[in-house]
Amino acid sequence: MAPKTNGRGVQVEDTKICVVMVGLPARGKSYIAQRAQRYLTWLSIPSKTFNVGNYRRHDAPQPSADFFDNSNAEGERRRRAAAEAAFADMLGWFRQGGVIGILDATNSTKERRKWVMDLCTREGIEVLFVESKCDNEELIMANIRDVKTTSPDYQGQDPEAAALDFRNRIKHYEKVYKTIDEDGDESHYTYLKMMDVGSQVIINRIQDYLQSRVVYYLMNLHIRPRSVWLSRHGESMYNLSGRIGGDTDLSPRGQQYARRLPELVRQSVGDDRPLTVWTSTLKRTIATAHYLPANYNQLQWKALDELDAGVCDGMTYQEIKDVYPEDFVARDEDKYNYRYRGGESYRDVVIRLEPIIMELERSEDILIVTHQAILRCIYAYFMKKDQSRSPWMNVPLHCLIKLTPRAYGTDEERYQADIPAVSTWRGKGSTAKHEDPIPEASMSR
Ligand code: ADP
Ligand code: FDP
Ligand code: F6P
Repeated sequence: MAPKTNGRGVQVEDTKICVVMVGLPARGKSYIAQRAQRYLTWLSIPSKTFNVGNYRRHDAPQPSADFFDNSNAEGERRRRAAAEAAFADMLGWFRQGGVIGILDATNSTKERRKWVMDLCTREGIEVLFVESKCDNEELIMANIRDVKTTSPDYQGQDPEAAALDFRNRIKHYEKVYKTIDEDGDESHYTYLKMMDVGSQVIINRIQDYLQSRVVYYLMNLHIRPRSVWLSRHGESMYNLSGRIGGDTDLSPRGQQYARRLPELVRQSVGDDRPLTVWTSTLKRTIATAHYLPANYNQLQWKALDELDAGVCDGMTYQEIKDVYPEDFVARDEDKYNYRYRGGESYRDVVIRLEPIIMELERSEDILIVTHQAILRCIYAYFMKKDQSRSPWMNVPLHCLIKLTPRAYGTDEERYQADIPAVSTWRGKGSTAKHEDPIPEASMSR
């Protein structure tokens, strides 16, 4: 059956899904939750994470491990209250149009899962359990040191003592933890169970398109350290004349950038390991990648071609304003949603970039040489940029951007080639061929 869509390629109508995280502490549940939320938000699917730990912290800010012992009646009562408060807020949010709510807690007992299941069913909300199961002691201790000892739970405490206390906290959870369907009586639930960071996966009773998209995305995640490098093509002949789109050659300065790129990349990578390079199918990105070492695998993606300006392809902004004055104004009013006649909008581009994002998540080190609008969209994904602002971002020519995903965010470094190029950034209302970008903070929405 074809999925119901909102006309923008994204299924939302009527569907409400509660993604219920499951697993012992320090199994990457919050990490997975925030990745899912970032992906869904990028696709404009209203999604929000409700972290029960944050609710519990209001009432018990720095509990010791014993608080989590299930024979500690007071601890049990407060933990239940925190889960109820998170759930109540999530329900309120669903009623205001939320589509995918993520309940981020251990949900490690059958009783807790049944409680969530019953409440959601009563409200007509689908439930997708997502469990992370991991017995790799070394990885768990690394996770504890990476993210738990710096949590507000242990603020001001010695990191070694914090790690030990957290290990004890996990032991209390282990006493009551049941992996999903361990006893064979949860086989009617919809779930994704990921073992040892996805090296083994069980998928059970996935019901619809949106669920399957979330599941497929989560299956592609990995935690091996890696970076993604982004560069626009070198300055093109159309960039010089202020024309958009087209398939022109690099300008002499653009060619200089292509020759400089291998050195810039080597400097940023820090060693001689080869990268995989993705370009668009247009001449200017392929020429920019031309001098990269022969042991770099190169792949051309049609999905990385510049935003299609339709009937405006090859025009200057002044020509667009003269020939299509209403379109010119409409684009500035809502740049993310405006679709060129016979062409694309930024929203369309995001939809066509989804396979690129999936492939990026599966991959290790990748260098992407692409175009202004495309780079804005990919950057927005990694840096959680508001979609209404991302089309106005300044992404200069002749600059290499290195993004390194971390546990809860992405680090960014920029490497300038010091080869002059025109600016192709354009402010609202402007028809200038080249203008100096203004800082984003001072831009009106
Ligand atoms: P939890 O929410 O389960 O207590 P966190 O999400 O706070 O755990 O843990 C974050 C750490 O888990 C990160 O260092 C991340 O690299 C790691 N991680 C991410 N996914 C997984 C996974 N599937 N299994 C184990 N560890 C993971
Ligand atoms: P978190 O690491 O996200 O802070 O450590 C487990 C924990 O989550 C506690 O903070 C929190 O109180 C608890 O999980 C919430 O889950 P339960 O209600 O399942 O205990
Ligand atoms: O000007 C360079 C360019 O890549 C054009 O080909 C493209 O139409 C434009 O940038 C996209 O930027 P904007 O969305 O700001 O017009």
